[in-house]
Amino acid sequence: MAQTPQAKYRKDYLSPSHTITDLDLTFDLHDNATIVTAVSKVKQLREENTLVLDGESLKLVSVTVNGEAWSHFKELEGALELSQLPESFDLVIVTEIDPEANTALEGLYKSGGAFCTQCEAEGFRRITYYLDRPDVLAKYTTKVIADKSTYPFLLSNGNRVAEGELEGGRHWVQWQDPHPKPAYLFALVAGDFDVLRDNYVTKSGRNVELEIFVDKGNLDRAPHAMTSLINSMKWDEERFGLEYDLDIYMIVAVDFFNMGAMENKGLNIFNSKYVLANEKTATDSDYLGIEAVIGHEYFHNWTGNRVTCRDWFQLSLKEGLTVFRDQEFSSDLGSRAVNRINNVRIIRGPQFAEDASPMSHPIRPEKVIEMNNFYTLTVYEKGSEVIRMMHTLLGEEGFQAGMKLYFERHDGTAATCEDFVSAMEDASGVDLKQFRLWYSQSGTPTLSVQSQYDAEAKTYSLTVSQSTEPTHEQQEKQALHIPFDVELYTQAGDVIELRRNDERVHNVLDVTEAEQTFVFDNVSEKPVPSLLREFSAPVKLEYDYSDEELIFLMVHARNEFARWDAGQMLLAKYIRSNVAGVQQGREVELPSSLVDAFRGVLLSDKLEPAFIAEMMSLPSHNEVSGWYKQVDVDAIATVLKAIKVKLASELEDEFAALYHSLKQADYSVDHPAIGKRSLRNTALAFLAYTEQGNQLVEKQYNDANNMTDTVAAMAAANSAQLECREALMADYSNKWKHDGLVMDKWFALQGTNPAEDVLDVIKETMSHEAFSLKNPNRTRSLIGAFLNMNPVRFHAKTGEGYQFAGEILQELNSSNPQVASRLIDPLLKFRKYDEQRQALIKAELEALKSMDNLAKDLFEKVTKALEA
Ligand code: B3K
Ligand code: ZN
Repeated sequence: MAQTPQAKYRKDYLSPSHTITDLDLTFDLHDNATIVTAVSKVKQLREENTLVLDGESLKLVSVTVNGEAWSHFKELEGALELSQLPESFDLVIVTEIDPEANTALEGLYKSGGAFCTQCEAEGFRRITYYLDRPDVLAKYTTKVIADKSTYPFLLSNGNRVAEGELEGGRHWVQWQDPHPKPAYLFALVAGDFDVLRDNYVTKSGRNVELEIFVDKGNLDRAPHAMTSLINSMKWDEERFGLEYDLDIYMIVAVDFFNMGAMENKGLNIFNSKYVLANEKTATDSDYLGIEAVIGHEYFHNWTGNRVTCRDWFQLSLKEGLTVFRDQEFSSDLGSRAVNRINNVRIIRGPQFAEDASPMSHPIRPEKVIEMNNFYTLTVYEKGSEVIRMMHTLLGEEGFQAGMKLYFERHDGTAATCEDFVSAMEDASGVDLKQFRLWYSQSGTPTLSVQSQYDAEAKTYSLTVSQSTEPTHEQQEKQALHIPFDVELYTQAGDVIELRRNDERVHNVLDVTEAEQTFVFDNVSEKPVPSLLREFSAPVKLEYDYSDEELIFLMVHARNEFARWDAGQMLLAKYIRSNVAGVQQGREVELPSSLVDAFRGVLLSDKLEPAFIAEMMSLPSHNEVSGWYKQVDVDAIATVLKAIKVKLASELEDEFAALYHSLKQADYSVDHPAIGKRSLRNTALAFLAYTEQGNQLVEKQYNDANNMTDTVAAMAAANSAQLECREALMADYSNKWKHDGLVMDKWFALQGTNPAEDVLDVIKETMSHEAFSLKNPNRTRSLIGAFLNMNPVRFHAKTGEGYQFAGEILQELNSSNPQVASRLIDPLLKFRKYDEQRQALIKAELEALKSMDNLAKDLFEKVTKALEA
């Protein structure tokens, strides 16, 4: 490493010395030598005649100030320092860049045959020297020049204002974006595409042209994205009263992309995974993922673009809020319960794990070395839970009043998380003083609850204590304001009204102290409590439920989430006791009452199929690992598998009956149809462990008329290691080897293959014609799946899994540090494993640390993990 990377601190925020009000860009596009001319109108904000612009990997061609060639500048590491400047001036900077050599996929790069950009968080500085910070908002015009036959489409933000032809077969298009924006929202695309066109008329009558650009030949995979976009535009008007503000909205799908998608103003750039779908190539969860991500990026137009972030420490201001909005969108369009369950699984699994890792940080981080490392589950998903808690505390009406005030105050500006909370507080009158701690305190709080029933006084009390364990970067923890949603039931299943001193008490209790007791009057029998309903706060709940109470709640709780949660708690009890049993050499055992409770779920004619499927899904190995300080990888895997096998054999008839009755002749992608497929394929996943497994799976694969059923069959064959596995996998690869995106499902199954020789298989798979380590989707599918979803083989005691990870990371460190930095996460948690494994993982981290070209992305994580 040239220099030790330096951290930035939130507390050091300094407003910019200058601002740029207008930026006129010209791109003369060539694969290896693109010339960028940036004309800025610069204005001094403080008395300061030196201006430091950000810039990385740029070749500086010229600098002009007010029409004069300028010699008062210094090229520094990552910056250009201009001095002796007047108060306000026109600055022209010409740089040369090499998009083709850009494998980091940040800045301007080539994806397949097209040019595209990714500027968030700090990629614009790889295009030109600029004030690359979100609190500098300028009006952009962009002229793009390129060869006409190779790049017939030249796109940028805003409206197309002019175009023309040039000599030598080149042409140009000029774009103008009327909305001032920070550099991270800039985008440019040049390429040859098929375009799906539609339009949308906003509620105030603005006609918006909608265009989705996909690789040639993929037009039949674009309609679902278009439908999702139109649904998003409509939903945001109806639920949030927010309308689109330009005459055109474009989405471009590219194959090489570091994350899901990017909300550039008027020109979203998407990973093709979140655009392309038809029944032959995409599963139901792909369809739902597309709907959510299209919605998410669209919703950013207000929460992110119209009001942006003052600095990157405020990232959750736009991300937590926008995730909340996309979750609500999916819940309003589909099943609220199923959506909530899946969001909670992410929090309880990987987000809690992040809290417990060396990378723990509050949703508004205090210290950052590489900003790209903070696009995390904590900032996004826990950030969304924090917004959701405010929604719970304020109610929909109060929350919408808060949103309105937030836009009144901050539209067109760069704001902070504090601004958002203040708006919520001021609009609703709800005191959020203590609540603000959620922004600065990291880690997962635990709520321990004890109950007491006094038959004579007819009172029931809940004593709640909260505590948060110290995290890697923050030792001291304070009591948080936790909205704790509870309900009480009679033995007959009736709801007991919550009352205290002759008054109704709201279901959402305000837990604000380290320990607090809530007493309820008029409780005429010992109730069954339903606690932390809807997962009203991102905390771990401890309450000593009996099996009977949990089984009761699985049937009687009024809301579906609480029923699901009771089922999960019941499973958790027996997973824990069996892990302890297996460690002492005992067999895995399940009481018949548990089996019968799940039989009841399967036989219910009142529950939606999609919901039954969720009820029947066991917590993942990763989630269970999070329950322990020291993880016994093998014992957990043994128990989870044994429980699956036991439920499969005990409930075989019920699963088989459902499996056959849920078969649908025709394929459609609507919520009821998706729900039926989901339950049917859940049944298949269990039946795979019975005698009929191989034959059923093979038949489903051969009969499937849609990708959901195809992948479900392969996944079942893979987990249960069925005889048919190889044949199905070979057939699929044969059919789809030309299509990387479709092959990703296959790569992920190779990565999660539980077979003992999986590492050899993976190494061989890396030379599959559809695989390339240069493509982030391929890498995540094969390598990411192995590191994250194949715990037994990845953590093999030989250390070969770790060594393999180390080799891949060393390679990606040079070609694409962002992807490397995502991939490394499981290694950071080495302290959770036994000494032998710890030593092996540590050795890999040490080896990375000693690399002399270690990127700051990996540097930040590796040093944090090792110093703990
Ligand atoms: N805002 C982008 C994420 C950018 C990530 C930069 N490493 C996508 C999103 O959250 O919508
Ligand atoms: Zn986002």
